[in-house]
Amino acid sequence: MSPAKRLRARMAETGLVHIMATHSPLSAILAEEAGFDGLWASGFELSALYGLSDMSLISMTQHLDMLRAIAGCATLPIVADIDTGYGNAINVVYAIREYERAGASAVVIEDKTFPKVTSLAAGGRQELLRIEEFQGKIEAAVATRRDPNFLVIARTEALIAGLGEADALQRAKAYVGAGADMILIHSKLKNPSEIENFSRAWTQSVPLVIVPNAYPDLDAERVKTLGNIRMMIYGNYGIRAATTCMQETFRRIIADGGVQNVHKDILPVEEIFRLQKMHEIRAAEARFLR
Ligand code: SPV
Ligand code: MG
Repeated sequence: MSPAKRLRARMAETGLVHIMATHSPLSAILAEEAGFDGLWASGFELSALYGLSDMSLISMTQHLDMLRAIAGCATLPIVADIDTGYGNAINVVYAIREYERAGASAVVIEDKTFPKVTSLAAGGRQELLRIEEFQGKIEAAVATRRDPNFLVIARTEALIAGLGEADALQRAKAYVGAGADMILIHSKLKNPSEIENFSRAWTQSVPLVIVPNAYPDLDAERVKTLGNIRMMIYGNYGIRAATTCMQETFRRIIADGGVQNVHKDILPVEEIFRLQKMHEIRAAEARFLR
């Protein structure tokens, strides 16, 4: 069964899949071991990894290279965050070909103009495409995919742009009309009211995806009571968790004048060897090195 088919099957079986943001093969391995249903090849996380803002500065090639590396180390389905699709509908055709070939099981394309500004930034410039133009991009993605199980997820940034629920619903319905398999509805409010209201007002059969970054109180139990949401993406938790630990550890080493204290509080190197699958290398050495 292809990873894309597995993702659809898991969604049908459990009613709600949990997708963890990754920025590297190592973070993907950790997400897989922790028990997530899939991986989010996050634009925000990869941008942060390069020390850059999430504003269309990372190229498609950089994102694809990382996605390929992740796909080489993890078996979970990968949902690729392709931002605005790197241009117009023609760029989307090329992107879908490349992402499917690289090992993605789904893409999320958002209805902002290129270059985009990250959604959660206070006062960020949030310009949306005309609905018809974005429909063309969704149609291009659907027409290009080879595996019919590959998910094309349309993300509307109407709430992020401050347009309100009626506009968000109008856009989301138009994207369903263009063939989207799911709708990602995003909000930057610090509480889940916009998402809960949108979800209750959503009457289409196409299910919803959310990214509860700004409103972390909306947990899986609460999501299940809303009915329409089938996918939760934990959008920036990998890079924030890694940064929390590195920041604290690095500061302590400077303050302590050495690593004599921190070494007890971080993983032993043997755990990194395990994640690197050193045992496989040792076995290959024993077998092939003469
Ligand atoms: C990402 O993780 O890149 C996302 C989610 O798109 S957010 O940063 O909240 O827009
Ligand atoms: Mg993103």
